[in-house]
Amino acid sequence: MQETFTRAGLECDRKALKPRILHIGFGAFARAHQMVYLQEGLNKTGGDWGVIAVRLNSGAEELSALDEANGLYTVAEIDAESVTAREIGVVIGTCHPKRDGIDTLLDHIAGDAMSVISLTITEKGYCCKNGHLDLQNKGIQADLENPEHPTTAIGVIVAGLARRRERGLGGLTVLSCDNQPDNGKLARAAVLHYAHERDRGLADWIDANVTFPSTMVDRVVPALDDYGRGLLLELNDGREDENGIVCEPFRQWVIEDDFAAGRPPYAEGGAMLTDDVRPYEMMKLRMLNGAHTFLAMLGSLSDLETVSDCMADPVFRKAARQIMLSEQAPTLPPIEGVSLEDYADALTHRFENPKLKHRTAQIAWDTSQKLPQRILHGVAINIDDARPWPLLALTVAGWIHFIREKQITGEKLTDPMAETLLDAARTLEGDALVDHILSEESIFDEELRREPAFRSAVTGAYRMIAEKGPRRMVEAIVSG
Ligand code: CS2
Repeated sequence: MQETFTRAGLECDRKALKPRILHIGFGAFARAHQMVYLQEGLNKTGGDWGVIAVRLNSGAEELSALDEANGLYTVAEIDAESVTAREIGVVIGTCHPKRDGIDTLLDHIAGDAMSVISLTITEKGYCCKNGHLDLQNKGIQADLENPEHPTTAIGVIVAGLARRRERGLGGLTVLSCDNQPDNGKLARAAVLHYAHERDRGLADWIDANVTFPSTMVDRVVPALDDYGRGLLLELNDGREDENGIVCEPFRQWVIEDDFAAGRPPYAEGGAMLTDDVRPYEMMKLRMLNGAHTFLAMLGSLSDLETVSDCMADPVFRKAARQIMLSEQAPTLPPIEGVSLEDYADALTHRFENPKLKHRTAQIAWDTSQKLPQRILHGVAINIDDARPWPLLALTVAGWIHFIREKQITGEKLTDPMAETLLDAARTLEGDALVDHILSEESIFDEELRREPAFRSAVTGAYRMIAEKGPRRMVEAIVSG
């Protein structure tokens, strides 16, 4: 066992909890992030903020296991020096539309006490393209045809809100917790546009009664592996904990203070409330997630399995810091009291965590949805400021190699655009493939698509990876 071990038990009255928060996307991240803040807040101040845990696609079995465990599970926070086992008991019920029926879910949203719908539905869950609801999205089209039986999160939220309005209930807060810039605004745009397609009066009601604060969320929570499962078994004296999860000790949550129907004790649990989340979001998306996506692409191509493996390689470690400090930090607005050097040091330490097996292949999921906010926004600013950005170019080029490799090996490419991307890699190669992919409108905005400096840098980087190999390219850049 580790050097220091702490056990943090429940210190709140669970019987007081009511269904006030409905969390859609109750996966590993939600369990280890939003629920921990809430538990900590309740431990400090008490209150009635209970959670209904919802999943819309996979995961019905985990929810049933959580019911069997009476809503209790353990979060193990671990690094080289310590392990803390935190008991979480905020969940008072679970719901999966395929298990319980869609009406049950909508009734939860239209419950008297319901005050917050929080979301961890990943980038693609917003069904948006270039910041707007994508009316070509198959899920959205199906939901608009059959609005009482929605399958997308956006369709579910609007159907639930419609039910609240019919019942004469008040509005609530939709709290987006996904890694996107202005995630609240994006959620709002998607919900209002969809509602407008259904019924103008409903859209107006939502506009007047529902708030959509933006948030910046941060905690590294890798998919559970055998080591983690073993650790949880040990912490739970041999008892299975299907919803238990292992993560890093660090956590951060910055929330725009705009709640429509009361605020859960998130601040008491350690979250920071602010008027403007944007600078924090940009810092985290570009420096942390941008470096992650770089490591996911170039690390995977170089057979480095985890983020900590990358950090143990001096070339990749230097590259991660270079991308943070030389290619991303200069593109960010200053935040009072925050030093980007210190932030990069802290990220380096977190990435080195030897106890977490955060797989580069996992971070590589859905890269088409991640590139704009993590990589391309920084690229555009660097081009404007005439600042070099070789590692960002390498990331985009590495991604195209990554797609090509999947096409050749036949391994799965986990990405909502997989079909389109693999088709391109099947029929094109070299510069033609790069050119085709860089023309993809939903990823690269018009300005970048028309920018010759962008195309030539990515094409050059793509050729060099093919010629020298990915690791030697990274090495050439960091030692150059
Ligand atoms: C990662 C994030 O999988 C990914 O794309 O970059 O999940 C990352 O670990 C979190 O955003 C950290 O807060």
